[in-house]
Amino acid sequence: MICGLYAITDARFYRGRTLEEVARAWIAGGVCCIQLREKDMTGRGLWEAGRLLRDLTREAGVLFIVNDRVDVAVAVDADGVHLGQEDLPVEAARKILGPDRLIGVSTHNVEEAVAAERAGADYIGFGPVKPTATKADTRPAVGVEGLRAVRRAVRVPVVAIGGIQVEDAEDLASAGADALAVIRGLLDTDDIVGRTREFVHNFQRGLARRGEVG
Ligand code: 3NM
Repeated sequence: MICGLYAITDARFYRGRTLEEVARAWIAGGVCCIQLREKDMTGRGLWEAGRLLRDLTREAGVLFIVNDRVDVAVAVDADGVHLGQEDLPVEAARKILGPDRLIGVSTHNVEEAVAAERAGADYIGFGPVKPTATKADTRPAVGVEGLRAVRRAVRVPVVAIGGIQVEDAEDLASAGADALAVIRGLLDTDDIVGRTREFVHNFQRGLARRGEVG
């Protein structure tokens, strides 16, 4: 299941490192999931990157999700797909993917989150929790309070996304995030393994706090 640190690829921020180096470092640092998200890649490029990530994640017992492209997800035997509000609806993707693969949906308010759950999403992305320049057309930030509201409104796992830094991980886990989806916070360092471990550590502290609060 989706839980913990959810790393998202973005080749714009690799600083000369290869996809394989980045993915191996994330896995060594303890991510639970890797999403292939490359908006400028061709179908062939996605398929090649997807096969590489599938091999690495399978060996490590890490989930592998493909962004947008249901066809690529099936072709590389990914664990699931992540859909935006303008992508195929969940019902259509489910017909192609079958009952077992995961379907995640990006949502930005309580209404979208509830609708995605009703449509059969296995988890929702929710954000941006903080402002981010990584994605051009993001909505206004929903903040920790927005996250709390959505956590109360749905039962499926909630994956917080958008501008998340290592210092935010504890508070977001404590506020109810089941996972944190991160791009730049997991790439803008020379020590990806160390940064990933720090994220996981802070996230787990937040989970423990959540347990205490009850
Ligand atoms: N989706 P970073 S924010 C891909 O709000 C994406 O749905 C968002 O990148 C949403 O961790 C975002 O570098 C970008 O801010 C996340």
